[in-house]
Amino acid sequence: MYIGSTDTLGLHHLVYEVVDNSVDEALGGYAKEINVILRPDGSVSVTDDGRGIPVDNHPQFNRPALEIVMTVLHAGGKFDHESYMVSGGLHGVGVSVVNALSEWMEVAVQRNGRVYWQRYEHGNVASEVEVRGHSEHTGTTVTFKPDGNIFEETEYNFDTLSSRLRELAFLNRGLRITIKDERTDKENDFCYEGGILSFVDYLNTNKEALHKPPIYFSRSKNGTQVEVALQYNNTYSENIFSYANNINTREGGTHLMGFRAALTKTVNEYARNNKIFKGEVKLGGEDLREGLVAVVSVKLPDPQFEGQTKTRLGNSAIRGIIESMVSEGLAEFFEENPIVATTIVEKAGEALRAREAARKAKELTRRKNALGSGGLPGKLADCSNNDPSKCEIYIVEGESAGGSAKQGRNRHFQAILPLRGKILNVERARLDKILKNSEIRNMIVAFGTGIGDDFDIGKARYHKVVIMTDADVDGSHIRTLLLTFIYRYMKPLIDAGYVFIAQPPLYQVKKGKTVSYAYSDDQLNKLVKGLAKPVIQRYKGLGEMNPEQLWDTTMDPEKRTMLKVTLEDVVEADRIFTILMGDQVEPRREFIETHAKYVKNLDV
Ligand code: 0RA
Repeated sequence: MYIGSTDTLGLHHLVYEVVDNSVDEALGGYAKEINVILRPDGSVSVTDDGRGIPVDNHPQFNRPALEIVMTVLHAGGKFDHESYMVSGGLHGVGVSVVNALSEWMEVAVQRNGRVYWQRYEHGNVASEVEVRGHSEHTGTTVTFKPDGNIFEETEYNFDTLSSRLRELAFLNRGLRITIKDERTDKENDFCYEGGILSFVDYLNTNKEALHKPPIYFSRSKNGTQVEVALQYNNTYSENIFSYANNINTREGGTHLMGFRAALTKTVNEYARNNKIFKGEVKLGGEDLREGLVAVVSVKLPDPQFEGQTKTRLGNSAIRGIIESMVSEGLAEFFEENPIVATTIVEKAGEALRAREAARKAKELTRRKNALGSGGLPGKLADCSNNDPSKCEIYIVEGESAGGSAKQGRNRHFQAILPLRGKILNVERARLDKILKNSEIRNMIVAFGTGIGDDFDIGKARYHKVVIMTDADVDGSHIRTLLLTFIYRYMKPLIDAGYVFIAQPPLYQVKKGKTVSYAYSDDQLNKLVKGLAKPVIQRYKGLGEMNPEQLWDTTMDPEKRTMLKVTLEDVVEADRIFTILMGDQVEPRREFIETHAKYVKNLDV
């Protein structure tokens, strides 16, 4: 049985699993609204206005169908095969698994003019199905309380759930999904008549679109449906979100390959047929990605999910099907909207010229590197171990902290790369300019992975990339610049779980000869409690620590704590990086004003 995990991710997947059943009912055209309520006792209710789960006798089990759906593995789906059996987190294992992982679950079904009700505990029937009143409506309400003996974490995060529910509302045009948090009275109401077109609008908020509205089309053929919305903006990065049966296919797959091939082919055809370029110009796939925001959503029977996180669509026949449907949809759009088509061709042409320049810059990087010892940057103090899985690289702010780190480290497995000053903001620069920045070049060469399209995780020289910056404004700015770079150009490094943030202490507390460290204000208060006259030193920067202290507090694997950088919510991550690093000032000011009160440990 695949349940994902018993951490907070798994906990949230319980809700997604129950919601997915209701979404299925909506996909069939039977439900219009789904309501999620977080209760103060830790339980969650999911209600839909679909047909209601059947309650009549299930001949095979001689029990009410409702009871079978709720307690028997894989019985949750529709009894026919018309629907898509879509599912998120738990991969369609059904509501019975959520039931088994719940301290208790209750279901109320409105159907046949009545309200039916049943209760379960730890997945087992706790009461017979009973009639509890009358109703003129139909629908299903499932309420469950996750089992605290199974889940390490039992507290739901409103924003995490909201984010996924918003995504589901975008992906299922016209479906209303609401969430209410009775613990805090926060609520959200998501309903998008524009579907994924509204999604692209949302993704491009705070960016400057090159054409309005987004391009949108949908096609369906032999039970496979594709919906595409796309819009170019004036940034240099690409953002394609692909979905198969409402699941975010983070690792891509055949539908994405089909989409990319169709985009490149169709734009080239349009440019050629309309003689937009002088002479023979062939736009490459990467030229069409610059500034592209797209949502590609396919719905297909029997999706095969592959890859490390089971988020790559594997169905091989889909590639060609999607390619031909997207080509057709795009070509038709271009014929009807020549101004938009020309804008896109010209943007891609510009990218092609920049790519040529970048290629030259890259070659320069290669040649220059060949001069150093082993091709590695001179500033890098490498480690001696050759096994990447054992090796770490610390990216350290400033030469002086870099010096301390070089002396304090364990040189067998810890490499140090000091950064001089600020690195380039990659959000506002094109690849050719990015590659001219020596701090960035040093990182690329040291990591060994290459960048962007050439990125190869298999070539990573370290399986831990640790960002170590001061706990002040400059430090957090540099950290954000580094994370923006890694997020935009080396995302697989994050997906692999290779990126960390070092946690240097904020205070040193001395009492006589005993020295201890505090990593938060909370810890400091606990530490000094009961001490007569402690001497407290506030660390302003890493440079204030000597090599030994830096090792003891921040670098020693036996004692240090590090934060692992994870990407739970790609949509939100993109939004925040755009706000923090993009070219629009107003949203950044708003963001900082709203969030400033949450910023601790920042020494302004
Ligand atoms: C089996 C058959 C039918 C509907 C459902 C299941 C159903 C399941 C869930 C789970 C959450 N909400 C739901 N709504 C419906 C079809 C029943 C019919 O033919 O009327």
